[in-house]
Parts: sequence; C-alpha cells; structure tokens
Amino acid sequence: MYETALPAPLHDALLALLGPAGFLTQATDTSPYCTDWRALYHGRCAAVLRPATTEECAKAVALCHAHGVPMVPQGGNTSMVGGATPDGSGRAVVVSTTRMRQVIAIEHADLTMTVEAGVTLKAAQDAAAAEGLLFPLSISSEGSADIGGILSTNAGGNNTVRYGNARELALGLQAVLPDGTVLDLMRRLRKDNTGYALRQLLIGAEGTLGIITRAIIQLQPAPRSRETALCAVADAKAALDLFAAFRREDPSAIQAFEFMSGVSMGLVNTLIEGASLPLAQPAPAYALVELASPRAGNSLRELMEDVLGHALETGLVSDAVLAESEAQRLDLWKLREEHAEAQKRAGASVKNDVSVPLPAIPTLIAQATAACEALIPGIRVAPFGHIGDGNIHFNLVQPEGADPEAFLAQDHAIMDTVAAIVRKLDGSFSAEHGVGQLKTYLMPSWRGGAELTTMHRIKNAIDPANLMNPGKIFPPDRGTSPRK
Ligand code: 2HG
Ligand code: ZN
Repeated sequence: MYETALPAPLHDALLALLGPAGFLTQATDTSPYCTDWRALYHGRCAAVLRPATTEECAKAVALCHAHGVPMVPQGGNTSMVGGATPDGSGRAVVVSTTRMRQVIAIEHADLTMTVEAGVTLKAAQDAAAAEGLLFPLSISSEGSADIGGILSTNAGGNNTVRYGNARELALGLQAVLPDGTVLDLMRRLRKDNTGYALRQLLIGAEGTLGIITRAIIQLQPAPRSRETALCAVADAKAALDLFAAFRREDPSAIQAFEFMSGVSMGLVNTLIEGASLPLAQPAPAYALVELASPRAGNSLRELMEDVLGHALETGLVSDAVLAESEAQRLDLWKLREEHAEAQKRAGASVKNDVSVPLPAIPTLIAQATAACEALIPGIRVAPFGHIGDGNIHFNLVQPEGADPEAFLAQDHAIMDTVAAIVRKLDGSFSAEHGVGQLKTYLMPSWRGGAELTTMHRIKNAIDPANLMNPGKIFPPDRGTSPRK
C-alpha cells in the first residue's frame, strides 16, 4: 500500500529521483503546502515534490507528465488569491521550489544577480546588500516569498513606482515546461530582439505554463542616502497631491510612496505588537514616503524638508515624522508592512487588489466606500496600498463581532461591487496579486473575447493536457479550450 494516490511506478520513480527529503507523501508533511496564507483554500495533494536542481525538477515534471498527473508549482506559499494551492481532488502533486536556494552569482560589471527560484526575496535582498547593491523589489511577504513566485506572479510591491514590477527586473529566465523540457533563456542582455518574448510570457503566467527555476535579475547600486517620512493627510487626494509635489521636484528620488487609510492604520496600531503611531493623534489617512539615492550627502534631506515644509504650511499635510535613524525608518515601515497581518487578525476580510489611473484614485475610494457601506452595514473599509503606482488594496474587513463565514459568503457581492466601480474608472481587478483561483470567475467579463481566447490558445499550445497549475487564471467552466 502506498500512502499517496500516485501510480506505484511513478511513486517509485519520484522517490528514487528526489530521495526522501524531496518527496513528501505523509499528510502531516504535505498539509502546509495545501493551504494558502489566508486559509481560504484547503486543498489536497498526492505528494509534494521538492527538487534540488533544475535537472531534478525537469525529470520529475517529465515523469508526472508521462503519467498525466497535474502539477501545482509553489514558492513561498504567500499567494493572496490561492494561486499555489491544489484543488480538493488530491490528484495533483505540489512542486515546491524551496530546495533550490542558491544565489549563484552577483556580477558588478552589469549589476546582475543569477539566482535559483527558491531563494527568498529577503535572502536575495541581503545577498545584494552584502555586495553594496540593491535588489529593487520589496513586498510585505519578502521573508517567505521566493524568486520563482515573484516572477510567476509578476509581483509589484513598494518600489514599483521607481523600478517597475518583477517583469521589468528579469533579464534572464530558466523554466521547466509542462512536459519536462528545460526552456533556457538565461541571457543577460538588455537588447535581444530575436522573436517572441518567451521570458515575458512565463512571467505573470502564475505557473500555468511552467515552473520558473532560475533567473537573472537586474540590480541597482545600493542607496547611500535615504529619507523616510510618515505624513498625516486628510484623504487620498491629499496623498496624491503630496506625491505630485515630490515628483515635481525630483521624480527619480521617489523610492516608495504608500497610502494607508485611518481605519487600516488603526488595525495595525491596535493588533500588532511593537507597532505604534509616532504622531500626536490619529489622522484620516497617511502617506509613507521614501526618497533614496546612490549619492551620499544631504540633498534628499533638503528635498524632504522643502516639500514637507511647504505641505505643512499649506495644510496639505497636518503632521509628519521623519526617520532619524535606521531603527526609526524600520519602525515606520513596520506600520505599513503589517497591514495584511493586522487585517488577518481583525477577522475575515475581502481583498480587492485593484489599480486605476492615478487621477481616479480619490473617486475609487469615495465611491467604493459608499457602495460597500450600503451593501453591508458596519463593514470596515480599510484601503491602503501603493498609491504612487495606482495600486490600491481596497480591502474590507468584517463588521466587528460578525460571523466570519457569513461575511465571506458575500465575497463575490463585495468584489463585484468594487469591480463595477473600478471598471468605470478604466482600472484592473487585479493589479499585483494575480488571478489565482479566487478571481477566475472575473476573467470572462474582464478579459473575454480575443484576449481570453488568445490566452487559451497559448495555454493549449504549451500545456495541451492542462497539467500545469490547473484551475488557475482560466474560469473552470471553460477547461482549456477557447470558446468557438
Ligand atoms: C501589501 O501591499 C500586500 O502589503 C498585501 O500586497 C495586500 O493584504 C493585502 O491586501
Ligand atoms: Zn501590495
């Protein structure tokens, strides 16, 4: 008797290939890989495969492909949309990148890092910092999220406003395709117009086209001066006006520009130990601004003081605190980075990771707030996010004392209410978290017609048996065949 649902020859071949550390079949070992960070999805799997190299990964994938076994690629398991969680059938294997943990090279001449998929974002940042360089992507889950995951989901985060999303940072890529073929695109070229951009196709495909195993990332010089301030503002419009004021002076200095509503900051302040608002009194909203430069000196401090001084005089900002040390800077960032955790602790929440053109953000917040409050009295409207790049996490937390299940039963009603407003404002229903399994139902109405049909055709060409991360991105009722 085997503990897994895998056919015996496949079971034996995978065990021989990966060894006991790379082939987990006991439920106690596999269950952490079958639930997402938000605990929205509780899947099952036949086994967890943990290849240690690309070659092992390719052989394992080829074996699963030959036996028609579905595969769910998984990095740090921090998806907000159930993108790395298997379904409940127990047929699939999870292919975890957690044993591919090597930073292979850092090249100073072209500022690149060659890295394996399972290196966490934090480890990659630390490796770059140790060489006096900057890994220019930062997200709240960076301690767990890994390189394969951030590329597969085209993660954005706090520094997109300056350096772009993960897509803009990847110069080279290696991936294992659904039949076990290794697609080697590990070229570190800035210019390379030689046919289709396959690298970009894999990035953001959420593991539906293959498993990313390696990448070459464009680094930046490490900042030698940095200024960080938390500002109390009246609303999102004031935050945007402040952003514009910094941008007018020096757009290239803005490293991050984040927005936090008073409600969401209140949750951090009360539910996260060690978090405390360093302002005289709570405000309706906040902006966290970080300026950075590879040049040492005082010019950023002058810029920060000039813009904030003027904003305080005109009333655009009612209060502000500047970090005077690295410890204070980290304290200010903690107030921002703990938002997801605080909302988790506050009960059930419905997330709307949306983007709209910058001028539409105040309208989005005003209209979506009114609509959600009308839908569910007592709902806690707790938006925050990367306002400098147009991405707001328009999150709704259950009314205090409400039943979490009853609240979550209304998730589509809430998401549809917000989505209708986002659509009118020419935005997107998923800015940086992806579609995963949570938002597949929105795809036909948002990306239907030629767009979804073309995606289906690509999926069918690369993964005709629909073995790679099935049930993600594409709405379930359509399988992998494009609508005729
Ligand atoms: C962040 O910006 C993450 O902190 C999580 O993208 C957002 O919890 C969320 O909705
Ligand atoms: Zn975010």
